[in-house]
Amino acid sequence: MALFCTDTFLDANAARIAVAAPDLEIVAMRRGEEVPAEDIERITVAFFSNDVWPERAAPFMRVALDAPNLQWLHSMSAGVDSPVFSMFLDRGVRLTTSSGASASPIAGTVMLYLLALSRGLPAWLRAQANHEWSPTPFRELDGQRVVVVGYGPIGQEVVRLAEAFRMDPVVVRRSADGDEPCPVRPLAELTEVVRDADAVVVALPLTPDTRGLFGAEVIAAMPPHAVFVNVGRGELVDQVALTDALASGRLGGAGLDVFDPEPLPADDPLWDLHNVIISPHNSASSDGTAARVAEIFLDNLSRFVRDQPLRNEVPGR
Ligand code: OXD
Repeated sequence: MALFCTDTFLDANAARIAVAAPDLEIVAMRRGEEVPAEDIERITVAFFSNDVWPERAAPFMRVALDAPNLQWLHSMSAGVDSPVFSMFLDRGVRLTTSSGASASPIAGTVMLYLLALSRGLPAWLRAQANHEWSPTPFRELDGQRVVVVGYGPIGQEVVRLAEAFRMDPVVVRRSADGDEPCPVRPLAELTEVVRDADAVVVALPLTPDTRGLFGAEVIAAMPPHAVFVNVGRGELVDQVALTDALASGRLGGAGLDVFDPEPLPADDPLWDLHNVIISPHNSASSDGTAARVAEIFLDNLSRFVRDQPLRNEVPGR
C-alpha cells in the first residue's frame, strides 16, 4: 500500500504517518520533479492537502487520476462539487472530505460580514480613505433574526456564534434532527422563512438539489434592509438577481466569499457596489485549517489500514 502526498505534508508529518499506518510506502510529489510511472502504479491512497492549492492542484490531480490502483482519495476541502471528484467516484475510488476543519474560520468570517454590514464598515473605510469625519448610527446585531441555511459544521458554528452575539437564529435544513438549539424550518419553506430575516447566511454544499436554490423569487422575498451572506458556493445563487437587488436597494447588503464564476471577473458589477463586501473564496484559508485537515486525514488513514469506517465519506456511485 502506498500513499501519494506532497513533500511539504510528508516533511511535517512523517512520524505521524508512520504511527497511523506503520507499513505504508510513500510516493511524494516533489517540486519540479515528475512522479515516475512505476511509482504512480504503486499508489493506493492519495491526500490532496492544503499546500497543493492552487499551483500544484492540477499536477497532483493528474497523477491521482492516472494511478490505476488508487482506492481512496482524501480532500482538504469540505465541498467536493468540482467535476474532478466525480471522476474518482465514477472509477469506484472512495472519497472523503475535510468537512468540519474550516468551520471555525468560515463562521468567524460570517460574523465579520454581519458586524461589518450592520455597522456600515464599507462607508467608514471610504470616509477614512477621504480623511472624512462622518459619524453614522448603526444597527446592533442583538435580536436580529438570522436565517442559517444548511446545518453542517459551518452552519452549526454560525448558530453558536450568532447566539453569543444575542441574535435570533433560525435554521433551515431538509428536516429537523431534534438536536438544534433554535427553531428549524424545512428547506421547502425557504421563501417563507426569509420574509422575516434580518440576515440570511448560506452554508450549503452545492449538489444537483441545491444548485440555483436562491433564485430571484427567494431574493425578492427578503426584506429590503436584510443582508445576504454566502459562504457555500456561488452556483447556489442567481448572481444576476442578487446583483440587481443590491444595486436597486431592494436588498440591504451582502457579504460574499463565493461566486459564479470564480475568480469573479474584474468587470463584474458586484465589485463596485457600496453595500457589498467581497472576499476571494478564502474564508477558510486560516493558519489553523491545514492542521485540522491533517488531523482528519491521519485519523482516516489509521481507519483505512484497519478496515474501519472512514469519517466524512462521500457516498459512492
Ligand atoms: C471548501 C471550501 O469546500 O473552502 O472547503 O470551499
